[in-house]
Amino acid sequence: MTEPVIAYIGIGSNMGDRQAYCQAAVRFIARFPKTSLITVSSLYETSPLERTDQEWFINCVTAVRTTLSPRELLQACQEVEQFLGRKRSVRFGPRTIDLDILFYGNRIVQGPDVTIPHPRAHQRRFVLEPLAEIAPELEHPTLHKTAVQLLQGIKDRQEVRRWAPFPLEQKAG
Ligand code: PH2
Ligand code: MG
Ligand code: MG
Repeated sequence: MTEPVIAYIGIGSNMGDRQAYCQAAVRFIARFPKTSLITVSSLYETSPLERTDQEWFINCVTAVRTTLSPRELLQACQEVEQFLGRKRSVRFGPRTIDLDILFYGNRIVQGPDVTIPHPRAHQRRFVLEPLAEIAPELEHPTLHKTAVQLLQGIKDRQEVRRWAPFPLEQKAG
């Protein structure tokens, strides 16, 4: 038996019914094999980063307990993206849904198709705000700062507004 780890998955949408896409993604995550949903942050409305000429996003972060390997978890996330109509075109561009593994316990994973911790998580307010809501004391495995400390260190003024609590009936899965 592999020991379960707690992994954090960042979710974002800026096309169509953004909230519905995020809720659907969480419902899929709750049904991943060998995985249970621990919690979901509130939904946040966030101004676009990297490519600023696109719609605002809805973002949230989930915590799961899982015995899937990092690759298996990645694959499960990619299946959800495909199922929810994600088309991969422009890097950082508009998407119906994006699922990014942010952290996988305190493991450092560097593979051809996955890097954990997510290489930009610590620079992004749209990740750190929801993360600090559900796991304020979570320590970044290489930077050795907590979610709250990383958030305090961000200089840019990306707009991140708490938009709605995550709808509870969905949280139950
Ligand atoms: N995702 C990106 C690029 N920019 N901006 C916001 N606000 N939220 C995102 O999820 C996001 C982004 C690439 O994955
Ligand atoms: Mg992303
Ligand atoms: Mg992604």
